[in-house]
Amino acid sequence: MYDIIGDIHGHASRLEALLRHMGYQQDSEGWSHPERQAIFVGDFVDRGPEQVETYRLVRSMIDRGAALAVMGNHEFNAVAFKTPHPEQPGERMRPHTDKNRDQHSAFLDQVGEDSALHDEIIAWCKTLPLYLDLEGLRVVHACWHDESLQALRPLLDHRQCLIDDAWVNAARKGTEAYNAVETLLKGLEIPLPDGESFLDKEQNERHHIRTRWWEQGGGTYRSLAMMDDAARATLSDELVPGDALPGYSDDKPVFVGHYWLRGTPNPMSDRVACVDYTVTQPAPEGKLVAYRWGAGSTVDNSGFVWV
Ligand SMILES: [Mn+2]
Repeated sequence: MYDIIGDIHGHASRLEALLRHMGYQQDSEGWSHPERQAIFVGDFVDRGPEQVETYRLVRSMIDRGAALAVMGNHEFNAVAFKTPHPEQPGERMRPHTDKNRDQHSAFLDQVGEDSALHDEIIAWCKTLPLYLDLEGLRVVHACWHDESLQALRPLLDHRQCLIDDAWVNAARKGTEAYNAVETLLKGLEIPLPDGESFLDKEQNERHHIRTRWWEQGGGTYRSLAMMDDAARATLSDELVPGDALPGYSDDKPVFVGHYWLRGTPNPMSDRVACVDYTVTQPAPEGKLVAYRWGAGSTVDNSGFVWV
């Protein structure tokens, strides 16, 4: 039925190899499968060498009905980086700081900043839904979170795309819309106990941790954080309050990307599978992964494929 494909980040050749491996075929209109549909979890742009090719390949599959897709945090940022701020003349919704420009520079170089192609890709990014809630499964870039979905409902059209008027608030730090989009596209963060913090990879002091949101409580800050083991060891082993994490036990499985996992693909739980295995790293450490879903409310490690 569906093949859920992980974050591509401009690695079109690796995507073609994975599609071929799964029995997809290429004709004059692009790639398709006689019986199955692909679902992309977002993060098509930034970092990799073939971002325009990735855009063209993915878009052609969606246009012919061979694929569906959701938005990743990199598409969200790309739209906000390009879109003029309606209330601040000369500014964009995502400020053009050195840091923001650096993160986006491979894309800007390959597409040509402010070219017609740039406009075309940004317009397309805005057509990506924030999530898919299909008959048998759900797909979102990082986190299925009912409260955030509820908060966003008035800001989405019938296809779960952010409406034009919602972008400025969704891109403004601190708003309810911003926090909800952050949760869906980057994962659920919770505050550490008062006075506690840790140092992230860039040595910034942080007071919130990204969580294993699908876990149903019972864990400690240390056990429920998503981070490398060195930083994890510095965290509190106090129990996380029972209502801090939503958990996930609905009948439909959820597929996500985003988390830069390494090693042999395995589900996060029997209901949640992540298909992001860090395509930006060379094989075999980094790989583009798919999950071949047929039916059923649970996932297991036999569904993963990669090349
Ligand atoms: Mn991401």
